[in-house]
Amino acid sequence: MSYPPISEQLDDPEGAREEGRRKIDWASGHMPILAALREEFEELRPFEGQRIAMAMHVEAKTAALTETLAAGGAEIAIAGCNPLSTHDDVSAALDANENITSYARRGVEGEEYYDAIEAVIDLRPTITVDDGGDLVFRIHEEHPDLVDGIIGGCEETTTGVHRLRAMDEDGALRYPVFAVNDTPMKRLFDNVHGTGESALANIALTTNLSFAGKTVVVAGYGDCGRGVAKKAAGQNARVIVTEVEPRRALEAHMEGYEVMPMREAAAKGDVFVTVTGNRDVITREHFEAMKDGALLANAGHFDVEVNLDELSDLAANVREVRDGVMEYETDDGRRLNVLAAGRLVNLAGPLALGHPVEVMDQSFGVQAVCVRELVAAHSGGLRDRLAERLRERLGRSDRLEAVGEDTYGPGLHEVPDALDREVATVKLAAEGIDIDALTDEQADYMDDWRHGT
Ligand code: RBV
Repeated sequence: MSYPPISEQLDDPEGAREEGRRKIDWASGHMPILAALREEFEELRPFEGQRIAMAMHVEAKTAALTETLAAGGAEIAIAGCNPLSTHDDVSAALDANENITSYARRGVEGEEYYDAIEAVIDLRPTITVDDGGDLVFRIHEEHPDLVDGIIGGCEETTTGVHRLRAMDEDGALRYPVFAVNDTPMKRLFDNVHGTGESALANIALTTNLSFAGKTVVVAGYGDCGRGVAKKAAGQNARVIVTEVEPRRALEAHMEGYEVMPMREAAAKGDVFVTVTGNRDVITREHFEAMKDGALLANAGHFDVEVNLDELSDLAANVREVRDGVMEYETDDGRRLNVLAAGRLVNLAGPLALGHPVEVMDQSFGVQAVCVRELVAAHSGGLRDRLAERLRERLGRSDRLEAVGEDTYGPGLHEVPDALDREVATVKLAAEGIDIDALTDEQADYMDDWRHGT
C-alpha cells in the first residue's frame, strides 16, 4: 500500500490546516524576497510542467518556499528531512494546495521516514530540493532509472553539500546539483546567525535555564560554530571551542575563546553544543569526565555527534525529566541531560521553530532562484523573458545572458554569483537600504591589472 499524505494521517486535518495556515501566513508576511519571486513566478509560470520533489524541515518558512514554487506552476511532493522537525499543522496546510502533496509528519520512526521519501520520489521528479541529501542519495541508490528525467537539484545544508561533494569526487553524482549552502547569502546569515540564535533559543526554551555565568563548549568552529560561540558569549557565557582544523582553532583563539581538546573541555562545560557535521564528537571518555547536570545539545544536521549508545551503556537510569530532555544517570550519581534526543536542537526540540524567518527568506530566496536557473538553462524563451523582467526589476540582467544550454552538467555546482547578488539586491530594496554603485572609471580601474602606484 502506498504511503498516505498527512491529511489522511491526522484525526482533525481541517483544524490542523487552519492553524498551519496561520503560521505560514505569519512567516510569509516577513519574507520579502520570496514575495518578490512569487510575484515574478505567478506572472511567468516558469515551472509549468516541472515536478519538484522536496525533502526539508516542513515548517512555516519551508511552506512559504514550497508555495512560491507552486505559484510558478510546479507540481510538488514534499517529505521531512528529519524525523522530528515537521510541524503537522503546516504539513496539512500545504497538503491542501492542489499542486502540493505533503507526506511529512512529526515523530516518524525508522523505515517510515524513508517511506515518506519514497512517496515523494513516486512523483518522478524533474527537480529535487534537498536538505541533507537523503533524496539525491535515495534516487541514485534505489531509482537510477529516474536520473535521466531530472534536470537538476538544489542542496540546502553544509552536511548535504559535503555528502554531494564526496559523491561527485567518486564520479557517482549523475545530475547537476547547486550547492545553495555555500553562497554568501545563505552561509553568512543562516549558518552564522540562524544556527547561533535558534540553537541557543531552543536550549533555553527547552530547559528554562540561563546561559549567563555558565561555560558553553562549542564543538566545531565552522560557520555554525562561529555563530553559536558569538551568541553564547553575547549571553554572558564563558565559551570554550574545540576544533580539529588548525586555522579554525587559531581563529577561535584570536576571537578570545578558550581552545582545548574535548578531553579537557568535557570536565569544564555546563552546556555542550556540537556543530561539527561529524560523528562521535562526544563519547564515553568525555561523559565520564562531565559535571553533574551538564546539558548536551546537537545542532549538526545528523544525530551522530553525541554518541548516545555509549551514554546509554554508561547510564544506570534513563528518564525524561522535561519535555525534550532525557536524563542519563551514571553509576556514580551524575546526571547528564540530552536535549531533543541528540537531533538538531533548533528544529527537533518540542518547541522548536527552526531558524528566524529573515534568514530563511534569504536561504530560500537562493533556493528559488536556483530552481528557476535549472529551468532557464533548458529554455531559451524563458531565459529571455526572465532577462527582461530582471532588467525592469533591478535595472540589469548580467546573469541570464551568461547561461547556455550545456552550462550545468552532472555534478556539484557553485551557485552563479549573480544569482546571489540578485537575492541580496531584492532584500536591500525591501529593507529600504540604498547603496553606492561603481562609476565606469571605478569599474575599469578594478578590471585593469596595469594600474599600480
Ligand atoms: N533550517 N531550516 C529551518 N525551516 O526553520 N531552520 C534551519 C527552518 C535549515 C538550515 O538552512 C540548515 O542548513 C539546515 O536546516 C540543516 O538541516
